[in-house]
Order: sequence, then structure tokens, then C-alpha cells
Amino acid sequence: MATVAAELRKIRDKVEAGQRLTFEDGMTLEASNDIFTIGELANIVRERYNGNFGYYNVNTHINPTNVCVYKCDFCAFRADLDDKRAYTMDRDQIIERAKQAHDRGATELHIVGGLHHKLPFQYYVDVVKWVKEAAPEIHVKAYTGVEVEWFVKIDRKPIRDILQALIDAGLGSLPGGGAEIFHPEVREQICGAKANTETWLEVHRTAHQLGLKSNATMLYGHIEKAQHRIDHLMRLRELQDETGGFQTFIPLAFHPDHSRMDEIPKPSGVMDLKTMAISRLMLDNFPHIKAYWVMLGIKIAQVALKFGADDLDGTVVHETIYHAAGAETPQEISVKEIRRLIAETGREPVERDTLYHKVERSEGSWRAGDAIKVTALAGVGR
Ligand code: V47
Ligand code: SF4
Repeated sequence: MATVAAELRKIRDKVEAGQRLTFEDGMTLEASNDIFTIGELANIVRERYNGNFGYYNVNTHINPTNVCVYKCDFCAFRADLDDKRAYTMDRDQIIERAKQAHDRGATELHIVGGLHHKLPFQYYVDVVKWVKEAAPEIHVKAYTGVEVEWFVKIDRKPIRDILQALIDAGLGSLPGGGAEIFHPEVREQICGAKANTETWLEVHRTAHQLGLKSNATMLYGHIEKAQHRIDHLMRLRELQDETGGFQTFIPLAFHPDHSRMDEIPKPSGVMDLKTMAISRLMLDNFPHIKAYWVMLGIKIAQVALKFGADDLDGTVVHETIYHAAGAETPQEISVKEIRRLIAETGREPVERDTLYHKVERSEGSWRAGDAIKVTALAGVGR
């Protein structure tokens, strides 16, 4: 039996040669606690894709309703229809938030929420329209694969037609939520009622065919095991080989507070950094890996820029999903602070828009510049 250290040396050779890692390689990385080596290897891939750039964007979240027909075990955000906490935003509230975001220089609105028992699909289409009316230049990144599956159910139309109606309303891309853990051994236990793995992947496949970019996530640090995480990454890598439509992968650390899994401890810093790095190494065809500071905490997110991540997400205002589950991070960090955090790691801070164009700002306005190109190293990816 080769030792884990010897196996890691083989993985180093593969990474340096730009060769694809196997499921077994992923399990070897999971079994190792040599986080320096794993981080160093992830950094090779990270710099191959993104050089020394450290990206961030200026965005705001809108969660139009917290009422949800499903009861995922990890979710502290959802409410029943008759719950005191239940809310649904109307046209004026959505427009006000979009205008506020615009006035504060946001280039993106991230819109996701619950699957309301009674709202028709038209409401979700209107949310996109209202935002675009109020702030036409803002990019709307909205609705997870799970929400799109719900729209298919309530509007009795195929995925393609649902996505097309949202695109016609102004949808710009899909966020990565709802992926959780694809392996049925876990998915059925923690969120068995909502869109299954095949449907989530089919929504993203169809979105890519329609020309939309999308993101993908993985919720880790609960009941899943190493093999489930590696399986999850392999399934995403396979779809990305087929479509090339994913931009960014975001590992999401589980926050247990106020959820039905509140007896599980939060993932440790070592797990956060290892999961980031292993994601970077396994997803050799994803251009970006995001360290979402809201859930990782600002300190781990900053260090993650040396463990495979190239993006800190946004300055984020009005985040509720994690804060409902006990996230202790602030609701917002300033551009100055996010740039300082990136620069302190030796990276060059770059403001990007949702589709990774460099944002150029002048007094009170902004415009999307050219696509960001890494010139330091030829050849992206493997
Ligand atoms: O799908 C819910 C997760 C996701 C909890 O695409 C929880 O750029 C941890 O997907 N603890 C929604 N996680 C958020 C999301 C996201 C976030 C940032 C950027 C992007 C992007 C996407 O939040 C859900 C679920 O996986 N979640 N509850 C919890 N207690
Ligand atoms: Fe509903 Fe989403 Fe929460 Fe699941 S994670 S209960 S689908 S709001």
C-alpha cells in the first residue's frame, strides 16, 4: 500500500503536467491532512486560470419571499405560509431595493428565495421585470435550479420555456444554489422533496444551451462524507465538459443554527480550506472558485485566496439565508475593505461584473469593460 504522502507526490506530478485527477485522487486528497501541499497544488491551478487577480463585485441580494413549500433540514430561512416571520415582497419593495442597489453602484442583483405555495410563476417573472425597469443596467442573477424546477411544476411548461420567459424578462444568469449534495444517499436525507440531481443538472444544461452562464455550489460540513463531496465535484465536471457554461464554483460551509440539523458542529477552518483547494483541483474545467466571505467568515475567505479561490464575491447587502442560520459576518463590507483584504494576500484586486468583465468606474457611474484576460500564463485550465 502506497502511503498518502507517496500518493500526494503522484498527484503533484499530475497537477504540474496539467493532467486530470481521478475520483481516487480526490479521495487521497480528502484523506490527507497536509493542507499546505493541497493548498500549494490548488494554487498552481488557480494561478493558471486567474494569474494573480483577486476578484470581487458590488452586489445586493433580494430574497423576494421566505415562504417555502419544502423543508430542507439545513434551512433556517424558510417559513410556513402562516408563520409570523413569513413575508413576500411586493412590486414597490422590489423596485425600492433595486433602486437602492443601483444608487450604491451595484452591478448585480442576486435574487433567490422560497417556493411559495400560492404565488404564480408570473410573480417571479415580474420580479425580474420590476428590477430591470428600476435599474436596466443591473445584471440579474436569479433563481436556482430548484426554483426553476418549481416553476416547471406550477406553470406546467418545460424547463426551456420557463428559462426563455425569464430571459425575455431580463434574466442575465443563474446562481449556483440548490445543488447541496448530489449523491442520493445524502440528498434524500437532507432535502429529498425538492429537485433531484438529474433535474438540477438538466436546468443548468438547458440554461447553457440557451446561452446563459451559471454557477454551481456544494453544501458541505453536515452529514456528507468525503466520497459524496468528490462525487458531487465529478458530476459538475462532467456537465462542464459537455456545455462549458459554468463560470464559478462556490463551496458553501454549513451553518447549523436554527436549522433541523443544529446538533452538527460548524465545519472547521481546516475543512473549509481543504474543501476549497480540493474543489479547485477536481474542477479543472471551471474558470473560477469563489470564497463566499458571508459564510466562510472574512478571515478564512481571505486565506482561501491562497488555497485555490480567486474570487471573494460581493460587497453584499441584505443577505438573509446564512444570517438566519447564525452567520456572524456583517451584512456588508466596503469596497475599500474588500480590496484591502485581497491586496494583503499579495493579489491584485479587480472589480468584475457578473460575467467577469473588468468594471471601470468614474464619478457616480460604472461601465463593464473588456473580459478579464490572464496574460501571465498561456493556456487556461488543464
Ligand atoms: O442552496 C441554505 C445554502 C444556498 C444554509 O451563485 C445554507 O454566486 C449553509 O447558492 N448553511 C443559497 N448553507 C446560496 C447560494 C449562493 C451564495 C453565494 C453566491 C452564489 C452564486 C450562490 O445556501 C442554498 C443552500 O445550499 N444554504 N441554508 C445553511 N444553514
Ligand atoms: Fe425552501 Fe430553499 Fe430553504 Fe429548501 S433551502 S427549504 S427549497 S428555501
